[in-house]
Amino acid sequence: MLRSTRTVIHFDLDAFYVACERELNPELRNVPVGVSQYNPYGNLQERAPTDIHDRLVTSQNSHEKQNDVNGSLIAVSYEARAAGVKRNDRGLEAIQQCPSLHIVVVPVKHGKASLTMYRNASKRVMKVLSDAIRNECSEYSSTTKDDVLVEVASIDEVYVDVTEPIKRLLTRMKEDGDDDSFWKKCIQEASTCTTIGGVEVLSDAAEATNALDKNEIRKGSCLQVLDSDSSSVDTGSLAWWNRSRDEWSDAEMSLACGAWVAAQARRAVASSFDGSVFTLSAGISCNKTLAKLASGLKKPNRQAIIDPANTEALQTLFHPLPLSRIRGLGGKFGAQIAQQFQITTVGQVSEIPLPVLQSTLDNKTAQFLHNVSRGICRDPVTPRMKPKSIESSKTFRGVTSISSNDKETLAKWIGELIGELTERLQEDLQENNRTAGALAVGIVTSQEGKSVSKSCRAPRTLDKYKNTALSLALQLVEAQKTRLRVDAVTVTCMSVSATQFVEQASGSSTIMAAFERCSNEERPANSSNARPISRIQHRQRPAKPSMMDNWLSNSNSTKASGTKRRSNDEETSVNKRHAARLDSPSTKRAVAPANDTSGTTEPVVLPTMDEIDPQFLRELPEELRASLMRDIGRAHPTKQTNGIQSFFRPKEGRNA
Ligand code: DCP
Ligand code: CA
Repeated sequence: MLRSTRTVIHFDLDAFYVACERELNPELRNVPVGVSQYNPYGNLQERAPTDIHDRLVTSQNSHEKQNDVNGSLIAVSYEARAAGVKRNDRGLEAIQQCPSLHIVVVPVKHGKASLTMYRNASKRVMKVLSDAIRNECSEYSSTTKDDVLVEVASIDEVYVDVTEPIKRLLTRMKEDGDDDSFWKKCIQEASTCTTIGGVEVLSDAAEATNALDKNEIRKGSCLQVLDSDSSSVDTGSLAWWNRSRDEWSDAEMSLACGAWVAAQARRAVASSFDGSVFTLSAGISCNKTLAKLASGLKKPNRQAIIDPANTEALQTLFHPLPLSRIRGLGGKFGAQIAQQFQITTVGQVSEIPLPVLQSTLDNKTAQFLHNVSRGICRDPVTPRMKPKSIESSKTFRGVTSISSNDKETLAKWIGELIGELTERLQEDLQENNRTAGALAVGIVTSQEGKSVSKSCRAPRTLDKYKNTALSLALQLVEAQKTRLRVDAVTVTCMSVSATQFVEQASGSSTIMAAFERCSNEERPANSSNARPISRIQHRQRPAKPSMMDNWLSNSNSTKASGTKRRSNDEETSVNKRHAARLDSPSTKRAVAPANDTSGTTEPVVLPTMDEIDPQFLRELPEELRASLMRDIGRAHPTKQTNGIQSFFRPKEGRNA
């Protein structure tokens, strides 16, 4: 077993959306709560986060609210899990399981779930957490803030590498010689709340939870809940903690100090928010894979160490796990590997000799699998706090699905999605001083059942996003009709996403001015002196991602050691997935959007008139059609000679 000297902590917030709702509405504290996706057949009116009474649908008895209550649950409090309520349950069946359940519907804007309040809460918690760790580390080990590496990996999880401060802490303790007061304090504080994975003395029942697929745990394992209620750690873990000082290796001391840092940080978060609504679970180990596995061991509000040097414990914990519980193997990649080698567990991967893996997979992928099955992961904690892509998507299920012939509805929803996307891009610009380099549109149709997408360079100004997205959607629909040889397809999901962000060199005030000017369709384009964004942003061409690159861009989103099954309504899940794609200042490599099945980012945004189905244009709302055609005219000035004028003429005139 290759030993690493790193100390990595993975934090995962407990029942995160529930915690956000509890912060807003104290009535929800200490009672069973489920956060529900809004029901597309229910009330689609805008609901602001602060409309807490309107969003608490279980307290409303009127008949018309029944549909509201029956949305699917995307977050479930641990009290409700103990009563048997699970993620993805429909509200009405959940109430049958737990009659005292309080169901809160997510905020709604643009005809879809609005996750802004959850994203904002996430930012606040992450700030408290990272500040607390940095302060602890600088106080006890005289390190700077940059010595603590913080990688926000999704809306509610973060990796922290504290290798450097802990190295200094150990040096300091050695220098202190006989004065072991700091070490004692560290052990005392960490031992009361930190389980040692694999050495735990567990009941048979509790042991069974380790083999559960992460989905099962997410659905709510009563064992998990009961276990976490116990006030002290198990006897096996206590024996590990209660050794005399000369029995400790440096690596074990580093893990113990990591656990102490994690405990302080969790305490800081709990005490910083009213009602201690935000609690976290933490995992401490030598790399991201094992730290993530550890944080899922003792949820909620507890922490665990996985000691990589304890090969036996590692194998006991690691080998029986389904492949899907390993970071990076939760999605399609893991399923593909499982099918290819006819295996289901991590232990089975470890039995495949490296040359066999290499003979069927590319070397990078083979090496990754070989290592990960042994608990080895070299993926660094890469400091990053900003999302790598921003996406808005919506599912159209059942009667809400849209025929490709219904151009007006397609255009309406592209408009709503772009409305949300551009709002978020403006906020992002203000916060992070960057603009998107690429815009992608994805659709799923009932005929093909899988997502296809197309991307292009992001338009120069936000007011152009809608037409560009519509044009991309049109191209996707037309391509699919041709491919399937049908007259129409039925759209069941649409997404728009902005990626390949480029930091702006100049001050944000100038850029904001440009954004504001360009996004305000009412104002004439020359009403501001601001420079257009196009002149100040650098375009990047994407590199074609390899299998491993694809894995890396998706791996952060795989929830603590496992697969994340989509909730019935995609948009919140999709957003969570995309919240996980984070931008790294040190890895400026541009990649195609992960959902871009075409794998291309075209420099030309709009099709020529010849490429557009005239019927499509005719059916567009007039205002949109005129605006789209103006853009096409500008994009292809030489190609419009015979086509464009005729489209402005009424149908009869053209035929005459
Ligand atoms: N989420 C979602 N759809 C999913 C998964 C998650 O909308 N399919 C949202 C709701 C969750 C939040 O993301 O509150 C965080 O997801 P987690 O998987 O971490 O689940 P929780 O934080 O709710 O619970 P746990 O305590 O098990 O981490
Ligand atoms: Ca969580």
